[in-house]
Formats: sequence, C-alpha cells, structure tokens
Amino acid sequence: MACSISRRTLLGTASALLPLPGIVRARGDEPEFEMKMGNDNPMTHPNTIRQQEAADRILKETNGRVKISIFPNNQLGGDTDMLSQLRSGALEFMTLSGLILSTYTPLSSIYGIGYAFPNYDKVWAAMDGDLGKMIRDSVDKAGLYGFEKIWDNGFRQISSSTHPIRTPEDLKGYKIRVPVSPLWTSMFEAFGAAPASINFSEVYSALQTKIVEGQENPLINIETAKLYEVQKYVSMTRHMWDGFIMLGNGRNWKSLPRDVRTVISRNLNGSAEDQRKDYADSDVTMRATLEKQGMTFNEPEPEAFRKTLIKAGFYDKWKEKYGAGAWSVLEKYTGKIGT
Ligand code: X2X
Repeated sequence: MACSISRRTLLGTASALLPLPGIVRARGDEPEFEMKMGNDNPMTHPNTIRQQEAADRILKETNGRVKISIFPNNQLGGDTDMLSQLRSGALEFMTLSGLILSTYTPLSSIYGIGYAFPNYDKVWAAMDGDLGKMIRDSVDKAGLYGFEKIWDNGFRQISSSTHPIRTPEDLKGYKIRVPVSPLWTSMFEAFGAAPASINFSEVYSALQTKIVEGQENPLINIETAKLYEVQKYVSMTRHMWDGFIMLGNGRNWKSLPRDVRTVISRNLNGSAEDQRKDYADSDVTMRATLEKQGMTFNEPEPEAFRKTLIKAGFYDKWKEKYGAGAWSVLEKYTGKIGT
C-alpha cells in the first residue's frame, strides 16, 4: 500500500528538523525578511567578500526566509548618506568607522586616538572587551544597534602624490584628505596639516584632480581602491587604528523575531572574525603588491609624530571631550596615553 503522508504532516516533521521554527519553503517562495547592507568598500575588499558570505549562510540557514542584499562600494551613497539612511530605517545594516559615526555618538571614536594601540593584541582585547561594550552602549542609545564583533580597518598609513612624509615637518600645510570626522580633522590639524573632510566615495577623484596631495588608509584600502594609480609615496606612519562597526537600525533590529536575530548575529560576528584574519597580515602582503604597482615606501620614526600631538595639546583636548571615565577605560588596555 502506498504510504501517503499529507503535505502538512511532512511540513510539520520537516520544520521540527529545521534550526528555526518555520516551514520548508517551497521553491520560489518570497523571503519573509528582505534587507539591505551597505559599505564603502570595493567588490574585492574583505568586507564585501565576508559580508556576502554571511548573507549566503543566513539565507541558507533560514531556508530562504531571511535575505540580506549587499550593496558595496558606496552604491547606496557615501558613508554620510548611508548613515542617514540607516538612521531613518531605509537601510537596515552598514559597516562604518566609529570615527565617522561619532558625529552622532561622540564616544565611538575613542579607539582612534593617535598612537593609542601599538598592536592587534591590545586592539582586540579592548574592542572585544569593556571599550567595545562602552562604545556599543553609546551606539544603542543613539537608536542604532552595534554588533558585538567590530570589523577591522587596520593601522593607517599616509600616502602622497607629492612627497614622502619623513618627519612631522613634512605635514606642515600638507593638503590631506581625511574621512568626515571631528577626530580625524583634529589629529591632522594638530600636526599642522590642512585636512579636507571627504567621503571615501570621492577620494580617488580628489587625489586625481589634486584637490588634495594625499590621504591616509591601511594598505589594503589603498590597493583595493586602486589609489596607487593616483599616489606615489606611502609613509608607514601607523598613526592610528580604525575599525568598522557593523551597525543595524535599532528599531528594525528589535522588530525581528528572536530566532532571526540569533542567526544574523552569529553569522555577521563570525564573518567579522574571518575578516580580521584577512586584514591581519595585509600590510606585509599588500606592501609587496603596491611596490609592484610603482609605489615607494618609507618608515618614519613614530615618536616625533606622537610628541607633536602631545605638544599641540591633542591628547588633553580629547581626554576632556570623552571624559575621565571613558579615557580610563581606554587606558585600561593601552596604558597611559599622551605623556
Ligand atoms: O574612508 C576611509 O578612509 C575608510 C575607507 O578607511 C573608512 O571607511 C574609514
């Protein structure tokens, strides 16, 4: 006798095996949740690659119920445009430097203080520890959601089309692009440079048309954005560390079912760990690649730059802005700064 199992029974049994309460979705069913994620990184950048991997895993694990579409390379607009979309809920997710976000959440730039972190061990202890928690709490209060694992954006180096940066003197009057952020502007003003706040989406053309002489970024961003086509020198100043906070719109995020939030968090945080590995040794691998593209490198002595910031009162200014409490959380991981 043919064993006939009703579709409802089959679906009921099958759904019991799924990681999520749900039903086995018939092929072609529309996703229950369709969302967008934006970033300012090219297609070949680890952010785009790892975010797409996470989105693929989420779609599979939810059996097609949750679809996140990735829009890389400023397709949805520059960082400040995407941030406005995120805050309104028109965009559900984006990665953004805490220093750019700090126009709304001042504390989120504290990790970017010049020469604060000497190495990645201290970076991750801080960002996966109390400093990251403090920043995420400030992000949540601003109506956004900060995922537990921050993504890496590396130690930053200065590139130039006119001359290498060997000493702080070389930064006097230097027309340098910086991301749109009070801390970035303040740091290069303290060096005596002439910083211009420009979204990454406009950096290549600003360098090409000589609106600015140079910019600063980790080597992986210089390579993936092809800035070697419009820059000649790279000075390994390593003047700060930056990260990309994975952000969600707070209201959208809280409206999702708990099981959906669990799958999204696990996969986005997992991809953050993968992306950190991509960045970890990129300064070595990317230097060889960029030298092949014709860039020349120099290694300036950092102490003279750090002393310039001290003399300009940069550390005192920002310790007062963040407050002694937040500053002590930072120094818990970095040791005394600005002395
Ligand atoms: O805008 C930049 O320089 C970049 C790509 O590093 C950031 O998103 C902060």
